[in-house]
Amino acid sequence: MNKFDKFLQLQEQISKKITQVKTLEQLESIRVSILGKKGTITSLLKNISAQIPEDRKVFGEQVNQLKRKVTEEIDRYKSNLLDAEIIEKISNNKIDVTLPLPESGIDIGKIHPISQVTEEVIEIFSDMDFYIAEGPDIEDEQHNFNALNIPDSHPARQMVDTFYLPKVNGESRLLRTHTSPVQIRTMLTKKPPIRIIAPGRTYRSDSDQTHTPMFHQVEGLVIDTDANMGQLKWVLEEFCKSFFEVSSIKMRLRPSYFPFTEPSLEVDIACHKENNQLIVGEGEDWLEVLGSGMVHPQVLRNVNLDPKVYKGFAFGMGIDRLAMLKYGMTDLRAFFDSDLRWLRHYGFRAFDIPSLSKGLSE
Ligand code: 2NL
Repeated sequence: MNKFDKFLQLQEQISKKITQVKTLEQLESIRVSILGKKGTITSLLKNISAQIPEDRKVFGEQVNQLKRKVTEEIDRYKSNLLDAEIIEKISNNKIDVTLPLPESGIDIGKIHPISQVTEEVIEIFSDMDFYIAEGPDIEDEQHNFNALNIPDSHPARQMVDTFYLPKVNGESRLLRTHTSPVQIRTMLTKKPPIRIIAPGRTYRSDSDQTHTPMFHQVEGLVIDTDANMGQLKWVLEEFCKSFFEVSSIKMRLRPSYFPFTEPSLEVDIACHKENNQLIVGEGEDWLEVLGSGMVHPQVLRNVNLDPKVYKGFAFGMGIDRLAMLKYGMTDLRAFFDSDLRWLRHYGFRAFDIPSLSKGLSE
């Protein structure tokens, strides 16, 4: 055996050790045992001077070559191990986006019944080609009362009902008591035909089991040259059937009075109780669900529409009351208590979006 063959042998031994390594830590400890201060190759380098003079040059070259090869091999192996580690991390972290969310995740947050019912109402009227209109919560007397033919002397204007705010530049400010000012603003800015609904927050100084100072309404308005009571009746009937998810419904139109409609009518739907549960659509009892009528000619004049050319019908209902009727809640005040137990019980799952084809309240 050539006296330098031992370098070849050593290199083979080291290579074998390296290929058996499984982790970066193991590789590092092998590197230290070979190339560290007291490592095999480091000791060989220190040994050069101990060689007989004619061997020193070749010995030195051989050790350095060995060192270079071993260093290269360790580096290569290290980068392989790093790659493998990353691949392993990625494969353990795989997310299958097609899987349903875990129960715990999807049920942490719930949709409030008012949001759900608002979405349901919007879905139904969108399907009938109504558009959503919005307006400010803080209104003035002109849009909230005067334009709607509600005179100064009207009881609805009394301080006890309306939340008045401090005047700004001498002008009145109040929290809107209904969403009608949104329709007034729409009629002032858009040309007929108009077909809108205005859902939103409304405010009245009132509080008991079925009244809260802040509540929700949705009003609808249609203005066209031939808008009539027949269309109004059809729209309301279709709405009630869709909302209460029944194929037929017994309705009663009762004469009523609102300052902004003439004639005015209130709509009741038939109902009865079965095992203490309210069944809507048939029965001997009546439920009041909404108010409506033909837009008063004075209201049309107030927004610069000629009552000889244009007719309109309008309707309004309480979203909170609709929610209570449909989902069987008895106390409106609980809607706004932010009690998580109540929300978990009555809330809706975030992905159960109301849709007419799949059912509104899945
Ligand atoms: C109810 C009754 C109603 C209207 C609202 C309306 C709006 C304009 C003109 C005419 Cl701009 N009418 N809105 C009409 C009839 C009834 O609401 O019971 N709401 C909870």
